[in-house]
Amino acid sequence: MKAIEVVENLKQRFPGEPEYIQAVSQVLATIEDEYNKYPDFERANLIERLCIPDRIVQFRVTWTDDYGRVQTNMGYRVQHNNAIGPYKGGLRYHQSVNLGILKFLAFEQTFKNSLTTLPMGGAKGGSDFSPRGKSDAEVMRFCQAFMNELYRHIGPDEDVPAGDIGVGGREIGYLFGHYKKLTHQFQGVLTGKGAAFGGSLMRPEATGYGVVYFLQSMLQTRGIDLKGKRVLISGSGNVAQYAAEKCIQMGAKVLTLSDSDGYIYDPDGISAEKLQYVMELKNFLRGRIREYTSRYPKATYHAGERPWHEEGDIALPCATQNEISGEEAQALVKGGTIAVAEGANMPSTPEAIEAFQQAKILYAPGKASNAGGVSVSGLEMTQNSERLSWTAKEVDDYLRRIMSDIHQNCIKYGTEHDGYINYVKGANVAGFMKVAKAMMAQGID
Ligand code: NDP
Ligand code: 2IT
Repeated sequence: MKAIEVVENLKQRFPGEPEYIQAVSQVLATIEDEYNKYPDFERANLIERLCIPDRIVQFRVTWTDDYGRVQTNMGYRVQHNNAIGPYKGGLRYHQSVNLGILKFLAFEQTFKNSLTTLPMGGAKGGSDFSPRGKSDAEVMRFCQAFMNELYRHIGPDEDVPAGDIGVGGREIGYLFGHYKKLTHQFQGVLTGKGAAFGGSLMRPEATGYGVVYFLQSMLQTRGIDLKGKRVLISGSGNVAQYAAEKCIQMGAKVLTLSDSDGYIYDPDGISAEKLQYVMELKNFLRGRIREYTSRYPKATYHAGERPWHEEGDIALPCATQNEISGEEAQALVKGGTIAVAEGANMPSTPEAIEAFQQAKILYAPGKASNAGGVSVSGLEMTQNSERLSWTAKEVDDYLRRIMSDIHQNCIKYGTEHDGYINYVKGANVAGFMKVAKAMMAQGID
């Protein structure tokens, strides 16, 4: 296989899906050498079969807003690959959602889920519906309308959705309630549920905490301690909040948080108490991050900007895809950043990754460092199957073990001749091999 030829072919067949092409190019370029060791893979046209989703469901979602107006949105589910387990992955509600973005996310999810060591295939779904500025009642009606279509395609052994941008505990609750109403079944069909109805303890924390556990393993390879380090975080949603919480617990100084309108910089660091305020502001009042500066006037707000020109030892991008440009990555490196661990999916542009790797700083791609969220989703599925709930400590211990195993796998497949750990290659090769072998064993189908 020549990675470049496969990518060219996909570009022709799927024009207008740049994020999907970006994700595929990235993976194929790093697995090429490994793949070429197995002539059987080529005969089975494994690469194309692994890049193109098994199935895509698209539907119209019709709902009524608080003013009685009938609204429509698009709904999607991309079931990418179920070679190693039922389809699994989040739902995103954001005005930017389109099929190309969900295809990139489902593709990435397949490799990430393979890395977790748990039996989960890859999927992603969502809608161009924006929950921003909508009432609870509107969000509920939207979720119910979305589930009216989605319920035919999901199930505990078929496809298990969860949250992502714009879909958190509130939305999962409404989606689960309506699934139950439609099917008369109480099943482990969504993860991220409330703890009272089958949700796993630690699922809200899992992605952010997992990022920091992974970061700690990376730092350990260079004998560096997280304590006292200055951390730049983007986003202020689920992943950013719990990444910040764990950094604070570990004695690091979190300097920034952001949303799509701008970022805040707190020179004193965001303390546990200040973070509690952010959680209240974002999760219940559904406010904007700029309001932080009214409460804590020493902090500054930078409208329309991202935090990557600030000086920090560590950067944790936790907002969205392509949120670090090549120029911003250069600025981070120049500013003394020693490690970047991605909480978001594909937040670094190809130019940014190049800059980090050229500078030989520690850099982990999301499919490795943010895999803690879907891992605990997998553990939620296990608990639902057992009809048991584990303690927070049991789940957290398991999460730490998984993140450490993923890190080990990255070292195994990603260590280069000079000892530099190429986490991108490590994660892609490790994730790919398991899915590839499962597909080969299951025949051409
Ligand atoms: P949330 O909806 O809770 O928070 C998203 C945050 O990112 C908000 O602060 C939001 O700001 C900001 N954001 C969203 N879109 C943009 C944009 N286009 N430009 C700038 N900022 C933006 O989502 P999550 O925290 O769950 O997800 C964040 C990232 O982490 C995503 O990439 C997601 O795919 C990834 N991820 C999530 C996991 C999970 O378990 N939730 C697991 C693994 C990865 P605003 O309020 O202005 O929209
Ligand atoms: O990108 C991701 O891994 C998620 N949004 C979590 C998926 C899940 O099934 O928990």
